[in-house]
Amino acid sequence: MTAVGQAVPRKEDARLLRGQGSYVDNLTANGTLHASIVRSPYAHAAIGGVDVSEAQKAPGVVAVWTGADLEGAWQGGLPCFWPVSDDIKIPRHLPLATDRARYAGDGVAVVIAESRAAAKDAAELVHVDYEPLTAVTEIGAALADGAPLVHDDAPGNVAFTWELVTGEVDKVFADAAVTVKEQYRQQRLIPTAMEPRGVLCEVNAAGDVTVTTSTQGPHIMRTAYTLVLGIPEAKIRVVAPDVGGGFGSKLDVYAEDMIVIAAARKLGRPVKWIEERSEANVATIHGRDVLQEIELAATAEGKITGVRARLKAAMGAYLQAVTPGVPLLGAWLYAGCYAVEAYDFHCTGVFTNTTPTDAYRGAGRPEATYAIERAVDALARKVGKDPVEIRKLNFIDSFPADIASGLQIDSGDYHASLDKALEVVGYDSLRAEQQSRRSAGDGKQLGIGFSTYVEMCGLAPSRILGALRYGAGGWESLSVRVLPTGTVQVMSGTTPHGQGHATTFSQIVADRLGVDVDDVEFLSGDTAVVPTGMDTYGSRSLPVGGVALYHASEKVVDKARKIAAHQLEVSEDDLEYEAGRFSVKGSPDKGLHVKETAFLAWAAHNLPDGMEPGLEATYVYDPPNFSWPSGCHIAVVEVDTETGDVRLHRYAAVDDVGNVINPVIVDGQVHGGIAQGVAQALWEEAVYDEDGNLVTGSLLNYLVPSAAELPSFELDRTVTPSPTNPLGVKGVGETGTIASTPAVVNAVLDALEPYGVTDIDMPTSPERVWRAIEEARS
Ligand code: MCN
Repeated sequence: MTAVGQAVPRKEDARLLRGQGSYVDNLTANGTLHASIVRSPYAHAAIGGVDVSEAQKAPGVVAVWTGADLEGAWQGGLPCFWPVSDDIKIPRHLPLATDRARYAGDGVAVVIAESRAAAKDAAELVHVDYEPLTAVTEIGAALADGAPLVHDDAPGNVAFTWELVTGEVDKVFADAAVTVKEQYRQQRLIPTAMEPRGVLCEVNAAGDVTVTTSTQGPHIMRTAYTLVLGIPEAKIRVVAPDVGGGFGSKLDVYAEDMIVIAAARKLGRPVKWIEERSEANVATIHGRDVLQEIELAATAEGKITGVRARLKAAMGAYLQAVTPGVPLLGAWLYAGCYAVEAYDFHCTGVFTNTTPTDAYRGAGRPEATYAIERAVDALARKVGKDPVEIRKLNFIDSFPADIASGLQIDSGDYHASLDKALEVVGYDSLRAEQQSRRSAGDGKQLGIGFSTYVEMCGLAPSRILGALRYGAGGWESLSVRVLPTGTVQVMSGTTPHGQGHATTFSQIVADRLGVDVDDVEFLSGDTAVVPTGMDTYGSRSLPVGGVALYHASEKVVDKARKIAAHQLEVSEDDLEYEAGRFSVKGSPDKGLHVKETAFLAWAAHNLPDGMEPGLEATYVYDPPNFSWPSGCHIAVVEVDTETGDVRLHRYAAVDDVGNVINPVIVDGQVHGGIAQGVAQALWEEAVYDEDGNLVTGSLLNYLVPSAAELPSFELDRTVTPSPTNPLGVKGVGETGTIASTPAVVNAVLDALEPYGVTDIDMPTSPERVWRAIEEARS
């Protein structure tokens, strides 16, 4: 039996569930000092003097530094790796602000002390002379004439503009029998990983720097540390120990890492910083915060011919690692899984006095999916069709598909996943129940909402990333080493932070080499152990890293075959290979297992002439295309028309992620993804007041759901293997988040249809729903 495709229990869990995980805060070196950051309470303020004298005298304090004190420690500001256009303004972003604070939470000074409590107490004794300035926190206010500037050298608060136009857009719209034009607001979200960020830096006598940090990207961090701090890359070791979630937010390059490294180097002692939850809400990147306008051109029967999308995307106060690129990750998807002739996408990046935004689960693709899936429902209402009918009329149905926005979708069967999802929920009987509740004037109305999505992940072909001006490649490097006694080490350039790579990657290699899953040791997250990699984001670990692993394993098998042929004194062509064993054709008893060839390769007593000893291989894989998972999600909500309360009643998801390595892990990814997307639809919103204070600064008022708020999800799958990789796999890490938000909001609007409500902002709080009903009634 092959390991791939089996629900192998997660190898990680025995340790993690017993509390034997090792997160940054569990790790303390001898003599560790602790850092606390002094943060601006103002969203926008000129920084006058900073008086550190009182803090310096506080018990346990070792050092207090302002931004000016540390200016010499930085060679450059925090990097933005994605300068998307010629006109982009990338403001200098120092780890500690020196002249102006540009968002509430911007760091202005750091206290280093013998204990965390001492550092925190002393941070309150740093007196900063702020001169408050008017803040702009909303996109509209930032773009208004005469708006205060977040950065003096970014007129109009515009960071960049970017567009993608194909086909005869104006003609298609002029010829259209029907058009719909909708405006949506993607509220700002706070990623809220279970483990907040943390960093520990140790420097040895030779000046070698070891940084243990809660990151998704140890390799990216190593490069970033060099760029910002000027330490040669070879003298930096980055360790990502167990990482308690990230959802994109831990891909970023943060000020605190730089401050902690600079402090450890200056003081010659280990320095550690652990983020508090309320601190995370202002200091770790936010997601979304986009105003969207989408227009569809269609025939009278509802066949979509053209799409226009206009985005105004908040960058926040600075451009973080990939902030400007986030809207681009959705730029190809505003026609969703529908065949259109003409396509026009335009985006403006806007600075605001808020926490910087950046990639948050789905990054650009949830926004695109939301816009097209809601707009398709609006079109269905206009042409008098059912949401199922309109989708079926417009689906792309031949693959590979060259889409209007210019890329090629590898494979899919959108009708199949929609049909299966209808079956899973029992669509006809749901509609019947809805009708009877409507007729009875039931106080709890039923709503059924659809989202048929396709997304592009598996970032990404390096060639395309280059054309988009992304600052790095999209390849991945994986190595396989068979030890003399036959156990296998996998050295992975991607690092898990909850995705179960140790299990799924072991499954892949176990099948290729004919060993047990438990005979595979998975190594990642330490640049001293795995020096090369591009890290984990964009649901790339399997479709890029896993495929690299497949190829590396094949290289190992090829070498093992040569050794086996030599030992067995036959030609390679005379060998058969199955389940890790080479046997001589016609003499099945005569053979050698890969494990045995590993010993022979290690001993090297009798290898073919010229062969290198050892049995290991590395493969660096650059994918030829993105990975295009798709599917159909159906949300069923109950809306209390008296109170506006929305309950998610049922939720069905049929996803096509190509071949599946581990169905339980895939289901887990889908579960988590759906929970996050539903949370955007129903509960979560980062709210700033007019002065730029984050009023949802804690988990008391930023409403992250627990399992209790969610029904049991009804999951199923269709499988169209990707033809672009030998495993036939597509990514799954973000699908649930991408698909679920519009399904839920479409369901809420479906419930409110008898009241004439056709639009509502997210989150669809009881107040918003109640107001929408009242306004429609009046
Ligand atoms: N998998 C599989 N078969 C498939 C597809 C995937 O068995 N056809 C398995 C993979 O082998 C891997 C897991 O599912 O073990 C996810 O794989 P993949 O889709 O390649 O995604 P990544 O591993 O690259 O993870 C990144 C993705 C992203 S971008 C975000 S955001 C996210 C997510 O994963 N953040 C997460 N899932 C998360 N899960 C947890 N627990 N915590 C986060 O922060």
